Amino acid sequence: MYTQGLLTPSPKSPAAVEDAELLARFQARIDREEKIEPKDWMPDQYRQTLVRQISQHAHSEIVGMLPEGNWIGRAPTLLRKSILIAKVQDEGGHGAYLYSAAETLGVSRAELIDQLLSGRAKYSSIFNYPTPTWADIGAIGWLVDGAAIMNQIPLCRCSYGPYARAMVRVCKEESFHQRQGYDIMLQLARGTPAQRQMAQDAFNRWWWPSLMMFGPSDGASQHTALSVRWKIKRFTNDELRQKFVDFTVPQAHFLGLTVPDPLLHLDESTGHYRFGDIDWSEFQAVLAGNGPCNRERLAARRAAHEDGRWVREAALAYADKLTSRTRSVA
Ligand code: BYC
Repeated sequence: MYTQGLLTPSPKSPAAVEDAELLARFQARIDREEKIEPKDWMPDQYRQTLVRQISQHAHSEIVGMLPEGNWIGRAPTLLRKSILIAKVQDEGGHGAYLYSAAETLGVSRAELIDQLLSGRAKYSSIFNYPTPTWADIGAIGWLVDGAAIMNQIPLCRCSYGPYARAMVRVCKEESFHQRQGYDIMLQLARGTPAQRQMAQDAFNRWWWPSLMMFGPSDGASQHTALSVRWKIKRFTNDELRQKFVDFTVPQAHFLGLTVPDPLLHLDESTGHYRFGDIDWSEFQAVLAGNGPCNRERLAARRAAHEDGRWVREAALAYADKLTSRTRSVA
């Protein structure tokens, strides 16, 4: 492929020499911490990596509205309901910024949505798990948004300008989301024995899938090396996962919850919590479309897309009307 050619330029062809020079200049800009902007020259593989990651991220935000949206009508108080509505709406907004950031790379939103609805695109594994109790909403906010912050704060320094800038606002909102989740867990943990049990059960359900959110271990991660070189990713998957564990375990202890991992222990010599093996077969099954809710999630997105068809058609008809009016005046 073109860019792979760039990465190992053949000295024979003049085009390859020119490409190698472009690539060297591009890497030098990255190394100087300059932001790459949409109209700047970039290797094809840099563009493709960003389209892949940003669109998967956008899809995750949109699909991520479903497990929590499921609880809007059943939130225990009016205050919790209004907070949850705001949170789910924020996630929709994050999806919209991210689709816009992906569009700056020359791909259309319609094409990306088609990839999601046809099942060709990936979105975060975490959103293929069910939310059977109110405590699951607390666990999502605390753990899933907590993991998201850990992963996304470094993305505010991503080398691609539009993605980095979108992440600044997303991260501010995610930290509010994380706090609201922790607050739900705190209230349940201080509640009746049944409420404490509900919190523990939800924690048991979400702990391991949250660790999987960070992606395959570094040895198995196909994209990390290049993404780190291009400063799209600032940390590897395992580095972020470890930071998350170190940050979250003391929060679990404060709640009085037990981390569902018999091998978890503090390594005094490094100050890091060591944890047991992740079940990667479960992760692979979810990625292959066989998680507990994959089919349900895609079916819900397809139905929402169909339900919204008349809105898109009306908006387009209105835009056409405005354009033809402007033309007839001119
Ligand atoms: N789930 O080489 P790797 C949110 C895929 S939204 C599914 O390590 P990379 C929130 C990966 O795509 C959270 N697939 O890849 C929303 C690749 O597949 P392809 C979403 C995964 O890109 C609502 C393959 O496995 N966050 O927080 O270097 C409510 C090999 O992986 C997953 C983002 O999207 C996974 N967990 O690293 C609440 C953040 N992990 O494309 C919260 C931006 C890996 O080769 N994304 N794969 O077919 C990233 O930081 C990186 O893309 C990842 C993966 C760390 C996720």
